[in-house]
Amino acid sequence: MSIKFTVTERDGTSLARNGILELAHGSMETPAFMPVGTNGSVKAISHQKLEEMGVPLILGNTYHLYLRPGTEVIDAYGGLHQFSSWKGNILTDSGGFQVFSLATFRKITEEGVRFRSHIDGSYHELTPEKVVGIQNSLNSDIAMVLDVCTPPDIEYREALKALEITTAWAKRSLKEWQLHDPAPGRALFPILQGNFYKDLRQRSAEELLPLDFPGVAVGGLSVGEPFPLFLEMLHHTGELLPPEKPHYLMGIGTPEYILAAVENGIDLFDCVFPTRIARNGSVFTPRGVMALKNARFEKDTGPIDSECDCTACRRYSRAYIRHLFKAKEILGPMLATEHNIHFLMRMTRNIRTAIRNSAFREYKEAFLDEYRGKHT
Ligand code: PRF
Ligand code: ZN
Repeated sequence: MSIKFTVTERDGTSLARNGILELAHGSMETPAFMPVGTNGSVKAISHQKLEEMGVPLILGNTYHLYLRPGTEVIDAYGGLHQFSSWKGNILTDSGGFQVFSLATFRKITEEGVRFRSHIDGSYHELTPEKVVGIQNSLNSDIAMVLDVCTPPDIEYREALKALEITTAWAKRSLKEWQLHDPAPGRALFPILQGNFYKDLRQRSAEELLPLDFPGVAVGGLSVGEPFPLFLEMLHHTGELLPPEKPHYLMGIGTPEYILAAVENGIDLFDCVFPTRIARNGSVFTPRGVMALKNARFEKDTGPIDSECDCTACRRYSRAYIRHLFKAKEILGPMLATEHNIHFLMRMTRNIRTAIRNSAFREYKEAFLDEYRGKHT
């Protein structure tokens, strides 16, 4: 068995569950949020702070790390953990999604995807086998297969083609993975696609789940569709997932999306949003997102969030942090980033407690009432 996942508690009234995921760099409780560390660094925060906050798993990007610094540099260190000195777990995304969102040119064939680097315009090709090889160099604890993620509003034919390629690539990825005898505690996950067609989502599950990967990811959601459509597809997909394996919903991380994910049986999620809005001066609070640059915080002596015990909230006022942003001081994004990650760590901890008490729905309703009720 490559990794171990144990469901420890189930919420009586929804698919929400608590679990323990044991990976090569430590075990962790789920549901869990993974901060995004695209280049082997979560932007504007040190590894030490993340460790102090108890972040057990961060996400890196194969696409970025392959282009820069390249696998030769990472190989010289024996992996991304040693290169970056991150002691916890690392999940690496396969690059499929990043090629679609970042590359200046891309062409998908059955063989793989050709694209131009967003950094220097150079041409590259990624194949499912090569992507497994890069992630073996990175030595990530959870690696992802190369997939084809499609935007909303495409035609059925196109969605079907993307699905067929994704399945074929998952099979090739698994073969390559098994060829190299991965160390215990490491795993490769497939990615369910199927766009916004329920029968294709079902088909993706029917094709990928029998391959018996140790976990499964849901891709192709939260790609610009309206929230109700996201919910509908998530609910449909959530019921198809094998209950004994870890479920990862790719690219979601706002409180509303996290609550919907957990309710539908998701154990892991990641998103750039919390850290990205932080660098722009926006912070999560129990009463919604607060834009610190707003003039009304000019002389506000209170903390961002009086219930939060992160460094930013324990030590600094809204007025001071607002001033840092206005003066373009680097400490501003650093404090806001720490706060937003801390907020989600606390929220996921509270979610796990609610599930333990079979009270997830009550927790969710109470959270959302306050979060949506009054935007400060
Ligand atoms: N595939 C991959 N990475 C992703 C996605 C996907 O569909 C998404 C979609 N929300 C985010 N990141 N490989
Ligand atoms: Zn805080």
